[in-house]
Amino acid sequence: MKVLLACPNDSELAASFSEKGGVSVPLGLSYLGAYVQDIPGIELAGLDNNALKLKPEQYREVIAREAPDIVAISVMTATVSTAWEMARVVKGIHPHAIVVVGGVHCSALPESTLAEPSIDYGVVGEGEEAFRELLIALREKKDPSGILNLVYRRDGKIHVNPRRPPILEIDKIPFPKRDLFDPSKYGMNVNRRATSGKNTAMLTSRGCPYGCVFCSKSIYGRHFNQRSPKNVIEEMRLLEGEGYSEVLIVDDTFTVHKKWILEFCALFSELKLNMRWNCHARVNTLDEETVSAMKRAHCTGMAFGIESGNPEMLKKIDKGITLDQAREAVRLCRKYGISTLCSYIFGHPGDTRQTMNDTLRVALELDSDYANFCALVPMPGSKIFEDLMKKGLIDESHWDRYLGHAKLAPAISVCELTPEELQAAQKRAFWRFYFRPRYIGRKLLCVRSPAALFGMIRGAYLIVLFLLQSLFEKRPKD
Ligand code: B12
Ligand code: SF4
Repeated sequence: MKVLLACPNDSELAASFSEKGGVSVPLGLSYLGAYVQDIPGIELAGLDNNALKLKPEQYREVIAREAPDIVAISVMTATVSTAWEMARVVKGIHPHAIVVVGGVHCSALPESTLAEPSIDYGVVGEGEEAFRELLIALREKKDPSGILNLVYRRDGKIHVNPRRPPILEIDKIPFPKRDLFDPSKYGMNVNRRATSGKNTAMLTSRGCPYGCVFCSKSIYGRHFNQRSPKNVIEEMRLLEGEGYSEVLIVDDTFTVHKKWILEFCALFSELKLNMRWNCHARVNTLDEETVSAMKRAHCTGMAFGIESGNPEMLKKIDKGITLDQAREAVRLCRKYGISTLCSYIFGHPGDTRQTMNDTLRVALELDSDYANFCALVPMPGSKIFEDLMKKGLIDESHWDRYLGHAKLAPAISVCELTPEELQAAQKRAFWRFYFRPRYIGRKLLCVRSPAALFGMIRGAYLIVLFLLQSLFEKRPKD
């Protein structure tokens, strides 16, 4: 039984952005592949169209050649249209092939996912066990309808089965099968905080215990589970042996437990791994002991969600951080030479021009190495989305616009500004942040090696390109 694990391409707009930022290996599909590869009679193949960027008429040929019995597609909200397109292409060539989808979007909106006729099954939540059971049932021609986490159609009705608890012993999950995908196609660059060298993505935990209202939490809710430091280091050593020199830890929040980080960093330093890494962190979880240990263990960058510069707004969105914690975290990173990327959101429910000015002011004050300004997008799986859905304010035909990039006004605004005004505020923030003489001067002073210079030129090129595009579209007013 041939199983094709497939990632749809980003929507055109996201692609124009991610092509420049680099593409990362689809970890979800790589984990699924690793979990099912030992099922007797299963043959696996991978098709990451996000990396290959083939047009439907081109990947049609790949699918025709592979002749899969089952096509497993991973979908997030921004890739709904390309994922459904891929499912239709599969059915057009091989009408008997079974199409299964999973991922954040399917987990948030299982019924509307299965409303797409070319999809046979959906899997909600963590996928490994349900996918394995489904493949075994299909191979043995048994009825899969009792499988927990499964979404299926029966007599014209869509059924969403109850969820199973998340896998607790996550050290037992095999390392992702990255070799399903061509490694030469991947690599993140500077605006994804990678520095140089062969890099890949990695996951050291699953879920996040915090409850920010804008965050999509359809897979784990607030459940949080970590691999052991030893198990993580083992994977890093393996990657090092494969020639990787840098890892992007894509965990929702890497720095949840101080004890865990200290243990991980101690082990990393003891084994003298020749590997750099960066991560998503929270400003309320850091102190000097932690940051200095991370630096000793070759951490090169941290990304923080600051989200708003207004203290009341931070409370309203349940961010659970203070601006003083943000100041301290950025200060510590600067002290230890760890680069910082701070992200901000314009358009929280109740955001006003005043609160958004606070956000820009704080971004300039924190003066992180990089900053990202998004417009709020009510992502399926988030608390904000649920509230809007209950009020009947979500239009499901606009998923392509669920991105939050400054190149496109968001589909909907939940604050006093219109979507176009939010987009203008975003652009203004990028201008104000990146075109400061102080910022440019500091970046130039940091150049100490050819690799750093290359990274900087590449980063500057991306930023300038983005800003010039914005300029020619419409120069935002202050
Ligand atoms: C790394 C990452 C990225 C990377 C690369 C994504 C990639 N190639 O996989 C980059 C930086 C490119 C990216 C971009 C974006 N991202 Co992103 N990203 C993530 C992040 C941090 C980790 C993804 C990951 O690898 N997870 C680990 C794997 C193991 O989990 P998984 O993919 O969910 O897979 C499991 C299950 O879902 C399931 N499963 C998944 N697929 C399938 C398929 C089948 C058939 C089955 C059975 C099961 C199954 O089984 C897997 C194993 O348990 C997640 C947050 C998160 N924790 O997931 C956000 C997240 C996925 N991103 C998000 C968003 C919003 C975006 C952007 C829109 C951001 C922006 N404004 O640009 C863009 C969209 C780009 C696009 N595709 O058009 C949201 C998505 C919300 C939603 N409803 O879709 C998330 C959930 C963050 C959040 N909490 O809000 N992202
Ligand atoms: S935004 Fe970050 S900290 Fe907040 S719930 Fe999502 S992953 Fe956790």
